[in-house]
Amino acid sequence: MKLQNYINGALLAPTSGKYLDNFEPATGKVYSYCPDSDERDVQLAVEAAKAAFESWRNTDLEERMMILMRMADGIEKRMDEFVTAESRDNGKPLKLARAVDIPRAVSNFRFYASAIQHFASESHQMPGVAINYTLRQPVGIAGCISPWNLPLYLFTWKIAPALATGNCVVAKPSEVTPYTAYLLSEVCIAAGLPKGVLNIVHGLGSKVGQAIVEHSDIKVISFTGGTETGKRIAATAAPMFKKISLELGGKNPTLVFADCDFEATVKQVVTASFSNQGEICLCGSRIFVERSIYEKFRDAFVARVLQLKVGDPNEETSNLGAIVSAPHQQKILSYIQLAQEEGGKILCGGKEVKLEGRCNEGYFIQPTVIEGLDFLCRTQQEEIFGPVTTLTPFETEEEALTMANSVKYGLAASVWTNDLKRAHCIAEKLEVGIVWINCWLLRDLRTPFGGVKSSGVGREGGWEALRFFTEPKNVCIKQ
Ligand code: TXE
Repeated sequence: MKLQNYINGALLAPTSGKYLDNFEPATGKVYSYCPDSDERDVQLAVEAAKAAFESWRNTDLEERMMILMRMADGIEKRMDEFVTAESRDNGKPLKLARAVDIPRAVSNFRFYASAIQHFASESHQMPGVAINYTLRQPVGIAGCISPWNLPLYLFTWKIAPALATGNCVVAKPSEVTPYTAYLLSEVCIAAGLPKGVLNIVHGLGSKVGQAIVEHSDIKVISFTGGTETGKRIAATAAPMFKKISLELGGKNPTLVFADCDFEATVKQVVTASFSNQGEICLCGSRIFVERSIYEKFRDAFVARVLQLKVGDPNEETSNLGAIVSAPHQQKILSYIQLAQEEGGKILCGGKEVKLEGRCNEGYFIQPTVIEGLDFLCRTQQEEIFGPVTTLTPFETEEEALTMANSVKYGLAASVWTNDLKRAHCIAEKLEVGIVWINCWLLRDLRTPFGGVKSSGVGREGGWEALRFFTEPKNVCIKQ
């Protein structure tokens, strides 16, 4: 199967005529081909977006809402196909794609379709003198670049608010997981999205991504991916004065206090560590446990991790599927090796998994728990982005906070305690953009989403995204 770009309402082959191999991580085999597009395809997409912009920005809000709703319905109608494609492309368990990824993509469109009906701008009165009102106008052409870990989920999280606010979009999914973005282009056509409003250009980050970021007609960039890529994007976009939102990596702390609900905490911290093979920027990859319950927690945690089954993503019993790619699998294994060199003790996991049958050449890794590492060592400081987590005891709240805040990242944290006063205090002091107390990944789409420090700049979600994709203009009228 050769995937195609979606430009100016049509499905097109890349100008180069070349394709990239698209691997199924569970089998290690090529199963489709992703367009190897370049700046010429981006140029076509930008021209299509420019031509569509005046009409789309002036489209009645209700009409815009209806089109986005139809896109949501279109995904929902083909749920099984999307679920299968997402699991096959990324390696995640089918049941996870069915429970989380694809329903969330549907929700993203519905959420922003309805949000735009309620979005309002401010007015500021100067009593007896003047009234100011703020116009919120679409920025123009938005570039949306997304990663491979939650492919359609994150792709639509950017596209939906950009379109809802009247922008036209040039979007690039990860070349590692392009399939559901291709299916989305079919849905757009069926939903009657006017041509040129959304253009999807597949290909490498260094070619297509870079061309999007460099293009002078693309005024706003929303990116989710690695911190190094984010730096590069910022360096290109800043001198061009583009608006940018960067959702980058994380090395999220999980703080477990002795007064937590023990059983529920163990269970949820396992989920927070290993969901999606640990390939979620929000996963808790450093667990700090109050000394008085450290051994008890460690033993219960490891016992639970040992129950997790790594297996064929198609099997309902698999808790962890395949790692997204061979290079990423090697990267994770090299960190496990490093952890041992740094003095870490592997409590469980630590090895590649070799499955029988269909998946015998897939990229699998056991869920891995490591203890005995200094909180400043590389394993505890660098983003691994896989099924690997560390356990470290702490004595006091201050010590827990020092360790939690010691990394360059600042995306998310979770705190497990029944002391409400402490929870509030810690939430205030954690250097992150998102804090979950006694829960993890509980998402309300209205809330601001994003990180601080090397985890990025800007916020998405709710009004934040609608503000990001619009340019405020103040109009002052003298009375
Ligand atoms: O991401 P990249 P990679 C982290 C994780 C992982 C590391 C690298 O630690 O090991 O990042 O992963 C496009 N201009 N996260 O290499 O390269 C690319 O094509 C414009 C965390 O896969 O950042 C893809 O569409 N775009 C993360 C997207 O950027 C460029 C999720 C992300 O790819 C580009 C994924 C360029 N110069 C990885 N170079 C999270 N925060 O959720 C690449 N791209």
